[in-house]
Amino acid sequence: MRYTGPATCRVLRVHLNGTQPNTGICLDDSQERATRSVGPYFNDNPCQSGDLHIYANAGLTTPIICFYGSGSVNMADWRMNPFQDWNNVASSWLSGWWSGDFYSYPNLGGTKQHFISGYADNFSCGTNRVCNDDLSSFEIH
Ligand SMILES: [Ca+2]
Ligand SMILES: [Ca+2]
Repeated sequence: MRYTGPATCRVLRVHLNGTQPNTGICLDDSQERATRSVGPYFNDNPCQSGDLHIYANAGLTTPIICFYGSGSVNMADWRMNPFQDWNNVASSWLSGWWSGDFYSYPNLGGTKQHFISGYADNFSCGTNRVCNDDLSSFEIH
């Protein structure tokens, strides 16, 4: 489901609804979460701390799109502004509570990189790793 909210959204939160369409809201006007002392789930943005966070820049820096629930996503279905969707722009990630697989092609194709909960990293090329600015889809399961 394509996001049809504000034209620019630096922090977008998406609920994966299994086999139903995914739904997103823009959190740009939300307050930072007060709970900032949860170890690896620490973050500095209005997403829930346990969400899967995908960042457009390395080192866990904004813009951010975050996800919760279970199901799959094509990054091109979500956009941060009228000119830029999320396909092939992800540079870092934080898994929060979630685990699943990142993919370099849409529809869960191409190179597959497994991720587990409680980790964060930059995307970079390698065996079973999705390159920087190449994430096109993923699945939480
Ligand atoms: Ca990037
Ligand atoms: Ca790609």
